[in-house]
Amino acid sequence: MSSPIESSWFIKGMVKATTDMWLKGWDERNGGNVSLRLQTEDIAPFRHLLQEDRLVAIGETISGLAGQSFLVTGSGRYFRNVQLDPEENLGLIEICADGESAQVLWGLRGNGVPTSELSAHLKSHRARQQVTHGASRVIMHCHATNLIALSYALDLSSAALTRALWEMSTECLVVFPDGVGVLPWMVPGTSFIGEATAEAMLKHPLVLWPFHGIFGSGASLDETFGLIDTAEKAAEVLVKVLSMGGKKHSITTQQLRDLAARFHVDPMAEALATEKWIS
Ligand code: 2HA
Ligand code: ZN
Repeated sequence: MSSPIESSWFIKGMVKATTDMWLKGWDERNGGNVSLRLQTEDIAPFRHLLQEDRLVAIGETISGLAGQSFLVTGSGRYFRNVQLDPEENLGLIEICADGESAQVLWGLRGNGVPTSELSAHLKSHRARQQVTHGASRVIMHCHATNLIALSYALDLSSAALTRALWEMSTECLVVFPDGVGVLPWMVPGTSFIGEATAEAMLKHPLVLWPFHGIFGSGASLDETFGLIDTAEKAAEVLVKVLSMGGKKHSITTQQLRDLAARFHVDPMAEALATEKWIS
């Protein structure tokens, strides 16, 4: 029998996000992971259903998040199964005072542990909370097909990738004026890639892991899904344009400036200055 906590907005929201991501083709097998920061008032109505089940090691010491609670996807679990059994595939954890372990309060049934990318998630949460003055609540990682494909064809610089995506759909500059950070290829699931991701997140709400996938952040599951969806849609357009032989014309720098003025955003200067983003 399912727990009444499954009727909460946060479990329902996570089920919808992971199901939509699976249906988008972004999360094959156990690909992808999501974490949502919960506030005391989110959890309060369900306190009686939670218990200090067991401790899980974070694998390193992450300061500054003690006492924060996160709903996370489980390591090795499949997004396509979240809707069938949220309690097995998701977990509600609280970061312990020492920053080295987390208390499992609900879910991850069957001795499950949080996502293998917990380091990148927690450090990115810390970075985005800092730059958004506490508004940011979601970190989302997936294997968005066209963004991965582009990482083989474009220069791996944040300015080039951002500019390319801005030109592929008029809404992009407005949706992600701070652009997309780009890391070098790194081994996933390590504290090193976690550190590098979080550092890029100090400047950008989106971070590309070349030949692997994308990380997005936002104030809600909807906003973060929408951010990745917008970037991935532009990437799909670019894949089609390149497949048709390349662009003949595009949105100009002046037009990007006009967009920024109309929608009151301050676009990433290096991307605005980069007119040649493909060799
Ligand atoms: O396991 O996507 O990066 C899920 C992943 C790892
Ligand atoms: Zn991945």
